[in-house]
Amino acid sequence: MKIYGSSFSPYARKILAFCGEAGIDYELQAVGLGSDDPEFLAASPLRKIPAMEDDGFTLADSSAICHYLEAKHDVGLIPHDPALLGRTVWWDEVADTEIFASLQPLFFNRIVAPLFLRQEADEAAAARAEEEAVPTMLAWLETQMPEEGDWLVGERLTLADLAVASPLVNYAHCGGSLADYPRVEAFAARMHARKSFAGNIAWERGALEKIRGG
Ligand SMILES: N[C@@H](CCC(=O)N[C@@H](CS)C(=O)NCC(=O)O)C(=O)O
Repeated sequence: MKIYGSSFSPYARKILAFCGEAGIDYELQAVGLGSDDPEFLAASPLRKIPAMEDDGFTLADSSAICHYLEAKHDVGLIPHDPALLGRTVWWDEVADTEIFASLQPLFFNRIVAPLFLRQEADEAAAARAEEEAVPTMLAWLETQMPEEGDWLVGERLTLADLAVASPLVNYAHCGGSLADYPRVEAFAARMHARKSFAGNIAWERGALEKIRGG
């Protein structure tokens, strides 16, 4: 199976973590924003990262891909129980919309624009997010976090945990602190230490160091 994208994308990172936890082999085809790689475009009609090709079947959207992989491999990362399933889908949606949106001006303007796209960043937008949207989102997330060691949904790791942990990596890449949100901090530390995240995070840190140093 091929995954088109970059692990810097929270959406792609979520799929890579899902595959890592499920033991599903994948080949990451490096694709950046605005790519016109024909294979990627065939798999992603809206040109968004990530997309997938599996035995000739193509699919875009991180949530669609995770549901496809769960249905194909029955890996137990998306529960069957109606209430647990509903809650898992809800968390995935919250991560993809609310959490992503609050962090995006920060990540885009502090990392993507200046370092990857070599274009002028909107520092005012980054600062605004850092002062308003991000603390508001993190304060809310703090109220929703499980007890130390518990999962967001049910009694085991699910897509919910992977989806929420993924954008928090980008916050860490921006130097963001979680010290005021101890439950979120503990959750992020626990999730990001898992093998399914740790390898990609280490690679991303190395890549950022290289770009910043070069
Ligand atoms: N709902 C999609 C969102 C994908 C998405 O917005 N990806 C960003 C990169 S992190 C992208 O490709 N943006 C380019 C664009 O919107 O044109 C998913 O879950 O995969």
